[in-house]
Amino acid sequence: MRIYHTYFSRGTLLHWATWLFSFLVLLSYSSEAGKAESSSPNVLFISVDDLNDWITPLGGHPNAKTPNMERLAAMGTTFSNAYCSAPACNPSRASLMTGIRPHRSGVYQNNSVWRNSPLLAKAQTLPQYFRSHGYHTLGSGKIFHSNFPDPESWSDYYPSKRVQRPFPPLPPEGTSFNGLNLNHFDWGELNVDKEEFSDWKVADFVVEQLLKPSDKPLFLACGIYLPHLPWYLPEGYLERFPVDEIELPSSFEHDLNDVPEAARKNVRFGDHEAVTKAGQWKLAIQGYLASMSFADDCLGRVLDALEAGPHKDNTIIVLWSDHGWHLGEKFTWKKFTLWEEATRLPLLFAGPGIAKNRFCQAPVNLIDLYPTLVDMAGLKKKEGLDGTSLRPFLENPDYIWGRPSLTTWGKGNHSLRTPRWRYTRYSDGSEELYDHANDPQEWTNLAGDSNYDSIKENLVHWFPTEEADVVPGISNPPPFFERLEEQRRILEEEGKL
Ligand SMILES: [Ca+2]
Ligand SMILES: [Ca+2]
Repeated sequence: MRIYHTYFSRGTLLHWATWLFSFLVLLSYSSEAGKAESSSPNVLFISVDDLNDWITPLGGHPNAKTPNMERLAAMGTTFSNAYCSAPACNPSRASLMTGIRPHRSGVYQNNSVWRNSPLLAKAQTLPQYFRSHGYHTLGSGKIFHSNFPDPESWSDYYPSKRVQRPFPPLPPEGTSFNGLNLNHFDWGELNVDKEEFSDWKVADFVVEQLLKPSDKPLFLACGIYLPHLPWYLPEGYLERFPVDEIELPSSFEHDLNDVPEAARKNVRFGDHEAVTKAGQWKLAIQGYLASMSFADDCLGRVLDALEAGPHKDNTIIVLWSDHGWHLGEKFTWKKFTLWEEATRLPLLFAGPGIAKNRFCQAPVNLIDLYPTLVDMAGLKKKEGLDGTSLRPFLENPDYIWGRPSLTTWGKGNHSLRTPRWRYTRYSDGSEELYDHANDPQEWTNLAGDSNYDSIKENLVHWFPTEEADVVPGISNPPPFFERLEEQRRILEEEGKL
């Protein structure tokens, strides 16, 4: 039959085959919608917990030794004025990982179960967003706050999606090195090989991933825990920082006379009194510097593996700390304040398209990380995020923007940082204003001086006007070592110990 013949002539067969092929290709493209392209860059997402601005690329502390931070700074762009959205692990990390600020989510403190926030219950975290775009999302170590990991964010996690950190070596139960009886505020060297420490094992896992090819682009997280307390270290680290050479931070006896009561409430006078009365201020600084040094060694191993492996030229690196850390400045220790020491942090980027060996002075915030990484990886823009992509700064570190960096500590307490000023307002209306051009230590509160009213007036509209209610938290979070025991139990239950 003629029609039969027409349909199956060689030419029309070829025509139909071509059509069918095109249809299948289109079909496969549409089913691949939202998947990564083979050229999509990997993301190496490195967090160093409680790392303040003492690292050498930021001018640091005179005794600090962080050669691998310098190496990373030379590879890319360092933000000299990067700040947290909240000066504590959980609110800082929950906002960074979801792109939603504390005053919108209601996650202001360490004890808030962040997935219980109405806004964050179904939020797609940064790794989840990458996962939904075809990335393999994996990692090891502390990325979310230890109490509230997020198993749905990851394709794979070491040692477990429920316990982010390999179990650490500890001194015998009930003992401490410093004798200060301050729970996990302790430091010292253990007679344990460095390979047994959790950060070393975290680096092992990350190194292994970086040395092998992957058929999908990677979102690879490396959550280094030190210099978070306790500062337990392998032998040899403390002696890198001889105590008699250590410089104390500068302090001013009457510094707190001009700060409002709301600011004074954040000060941990007890920690400072315990450390100084026992004559251990320099020893504590030695412990912190040595812990930074161990973290820096782990970073060096990760950078070595990246350079030696197949992902060298197609990986965006970001290194961030979740907030700063006081070591006796303003008579306090740890984080939990709206001053410079607790809010400023290292933020370094490197990789394809990122300016090398450059410093950017613009005031930026960890809230900007989510949109930045989405942008740099070439993924579709995610709507509803509070931050702004830092891409213009990564391409041109001299780029300028007019926005301040906002840090929130508890409902109603906010601090704005511009290149020159810090303006803080507490929920009771009390204020602080510091001029960093003349007072980098924030010793002189200018908020009550009418000569500076115009500075405040120009900034006041950046304070949030609507604030979410506090997300309920665990009312009595167990002490540090009890939480560790809970993690040990989970790891044993999963056969991971
Ligand atoms: Ca922290
Ligand atoms: Ca003062």
